[in-house]
This record gives sequence, structure tokens and C-alpha cells, in this order.
Amino acid sequence: MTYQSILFGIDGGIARLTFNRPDRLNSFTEAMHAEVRDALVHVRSDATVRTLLVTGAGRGFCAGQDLADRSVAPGAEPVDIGDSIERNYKPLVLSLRALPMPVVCAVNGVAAGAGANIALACDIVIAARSASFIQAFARIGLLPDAGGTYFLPRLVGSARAMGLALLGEKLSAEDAERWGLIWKCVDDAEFVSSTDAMLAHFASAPTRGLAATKQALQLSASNTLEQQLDVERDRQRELGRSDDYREGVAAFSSKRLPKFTGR
Ligand code: T3D
Repeated sequence: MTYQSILFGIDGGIARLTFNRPDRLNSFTEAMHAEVRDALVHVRSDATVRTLLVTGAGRGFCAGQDLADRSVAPGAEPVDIGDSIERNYKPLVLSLRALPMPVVCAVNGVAAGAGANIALACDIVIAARSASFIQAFARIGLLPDAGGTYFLPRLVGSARAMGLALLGEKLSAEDAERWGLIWKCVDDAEFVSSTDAMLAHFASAPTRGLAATKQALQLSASNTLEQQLDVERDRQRELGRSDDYREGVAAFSSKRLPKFTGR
């Protein structure tokens, strides 16, 4: 597939996916959804990929759905946006969550509507200090989608989730970090180098262990303690047979740096 709305490449264990419609703040069209879906299939099926970067081109990260595609003229047949969510946003969020490697979201600018929640679906969110997060749905008569009603209360608690969702106000990257919505906010001048350092770290990390960690943490949202202890036992048993566990222990014992292969 030739990409028009995204940039995508894989190199040195790192897959990089950039939303690339900067004049529309990288908002999603049907075509862009199809391209992102295609890229994520490549990420999932390429055994060399050990981490994925999701970011945006230009001054914004992603402004959610392209509203120019939503006909609201009097008398026009309304678009079935539930259908769009079922075909596009729901599979996208589930795919990001299920990827067997850390997904780093580098929020370079404003993340609004579904754009904000796609960021929250990633495993680690690093934001430039000038970036911001807006649950813009409240401004246009919708509710937070793309997982917003799931992620927000779990990340920041119900009071702040309600405020963000009902008011649709801009939250600065600094406050997003302070509130626990994201992992880290960094100065704009250090944004690219901090992101690259994190990607380089994950590209040489014990990928299977990290994949199991993210999956176990996701399961904890609906498990009892006993169920979660069972998950930990079962996944740890598998990891205990991995090359990377063997290497990690050997490196520790011989006081050298480990060389993880992701297997
Ligand atoms: O429909 C379904 O499938 C259901 C799913 C829904 C998911 C959703 O995401 S619904 C929420 C959609 N998103 C929004 O409501 C956000 C709309 N955008 C904004 O509120 C503002 O653009 C921002 C607060 C994000 C940024 O403001 P600002 O002042 O920095 O930039 P701007 O001037 O508003 O935008 C720059 C350009 O991008 C502008 O075009 P122009 O005037 O230069 O030709 C603007 O129209 C365009 N743009 C920004 N967001 C969108 C967009 N064009 C289409 N759709 C957008 N979402």
C-alpha cells in the first residue's frame, strides 16, 4: 500500500508511524485509518520490530476525526458515526493495546478528540512542553470515544476525568504529567532526543518480558488479586524459559551489560 496520510518505516528494531496531514492537524479520514491499519499489520508481523513510535507531523499530534468528512448540512443524511467507530477507532485502539512490544507515543503538539485518546491507548506517552490534550468532544455534542471514557478515570481519577470530559478544556502537557495522564513532559528542545533515547532503550530491551508486562497490567483493570497472581505465575513461567531471561541473569552474574535479543 502506498501511504498518503502517514509516514511509516522500520529500522533497527524501531517502527515509526507519523500521522501526516499537518494542514488538518493530522485529523483522521477513512483513508488515513486504512493506512494506519496497514502499517500496524506490518508492525505486528515483522519479528524485528521491538518498539513502535506513534507521533504527528507539523505543529499538531492529531485533532481526532476530520470534521470536514462529517456532513451536517440541514437535510443531509447524518453519517453513522457509530459505524465509523466500530470499523476504525475501536480496532485501532485495540490493536495498539495488543501489540507485543512497547508503544511510545510522542505527542508533539495538540492532541484533541480521538487524537488525545489514541495517545492514551499507547503504553508510554512523552509530550513536548508546548503540547496539550483536549477532550474536544464536549465542544461538538459528542462523548469521549477511542477509549476516552475507559482511560481517563483509570489514569487521573473520576473527578479529573469528569472535568476534562465535560468541560473540554485544554490541559497542558505539564499538567498532564502532574495529573498522571502521561508519563513525561519534556522541554521542546529535548523532545526529539528524549524520544529517540527511549526508543533506543526499548529496541535493545527484553521485548517478550515487556510485552508480558504490558499485557498483565492491562488485565489488572478487570482481574481480582487472585486472578492477577495467576496471570503473573503463568506469564513468569513462560518468561523464565526465554533467551532474554537467561541472558539477563548471566549478565548480572558476570557483572556485564546484557545483550537482549527480544526472544
Ligand atoms: O465521526 C466519527 O467517526 C466519530 C469519531 C469521533 C472522534 C473525534 O475525534 S470527534 C472530535 C473531533 N475533533 C475536534 O473536535 C477538534 C477540532 N479541532 C479543534 O478544536 C482545534 O483545531 C484545535 C483545538 C485542535 C487546535 O486549534 P488551533 O487554533 O491550534 O488550530 P486551528 O486553526 O483550529 O486548526 C488548524 C487547521 O486544522 C484549520 O484549518 P484552516 O482553517 O487552517 O484551513 C482547522 O480547520 C483544521 N482542523 C483542526 N482540527 C480539525 C481540522 N480539520 C478537520 N477536522 C478536524 N478535527
